[in-house]
Amino acid sequence: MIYQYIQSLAAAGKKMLAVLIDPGKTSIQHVKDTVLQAKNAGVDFILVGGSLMLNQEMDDTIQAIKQETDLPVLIFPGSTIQISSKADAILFLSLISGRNPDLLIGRHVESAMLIKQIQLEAIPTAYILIDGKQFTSVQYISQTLPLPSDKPDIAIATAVAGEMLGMKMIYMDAGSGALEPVPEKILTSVKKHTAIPIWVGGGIRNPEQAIRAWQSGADIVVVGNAVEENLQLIKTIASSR
Ligand code: 1GP
Repeated sequence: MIYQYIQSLAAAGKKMLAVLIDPGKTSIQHVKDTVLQAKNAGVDFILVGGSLMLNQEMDDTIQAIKQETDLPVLIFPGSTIQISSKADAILFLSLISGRNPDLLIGRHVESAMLIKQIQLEAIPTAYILIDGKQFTSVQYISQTLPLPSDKPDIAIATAVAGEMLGMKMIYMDAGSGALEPVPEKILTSVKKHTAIPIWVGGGIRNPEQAIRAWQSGADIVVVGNAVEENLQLIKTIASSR
């Protein structure tokens, strides 16, 4: 089970790194090159997903990834068509920073039976958008407002509510290409009040930002855009741990 694996590494204090691949933005060859770099650098997880992406792209991409590595592949879904039996697990996201009922329960009802049928491990995840000083695709697509980046109390209350609702992980996201990643103060505050693994992503572009995120309490740092532009960065960030 992927969740138990994540939980045990988080409990051991491992600084985990995940590379996010958005198949809508890249070629299969580039996916393979990315995965090879990730594997050699000791990355822990490959995430696959994006705001605009087709089902076939998801299947083809995961298949290509699996040809190169046995690293766990997790779906980070941008929509209900981003589901594939080829993945190892899916982050079953509830967008709890927003008030769009469709992203709190609607899409879950639509996709639950398919996920069950293909026996894909679904990990209930409290998905919290934090203002990254940039209007991001996820804000537009979800039609929700992110949490203010200077209000840790709201982030704490939101994360604690997610944990109380039974969610098993927290994903704090400044959004792909954010100008500012999730601030340290938000991460330290949420870490202090919750006990489940914390993912953080959005706008992390260098080892210093990744180190700050790990030191502030993130268990898993996610990097997408920056490594898409520069594959060498995977190794630089991974070896900074
Ligand atoms: C976006 O957290 C991810 O949802 C990753 O963001 O592409 O900016 O690294 P970046």
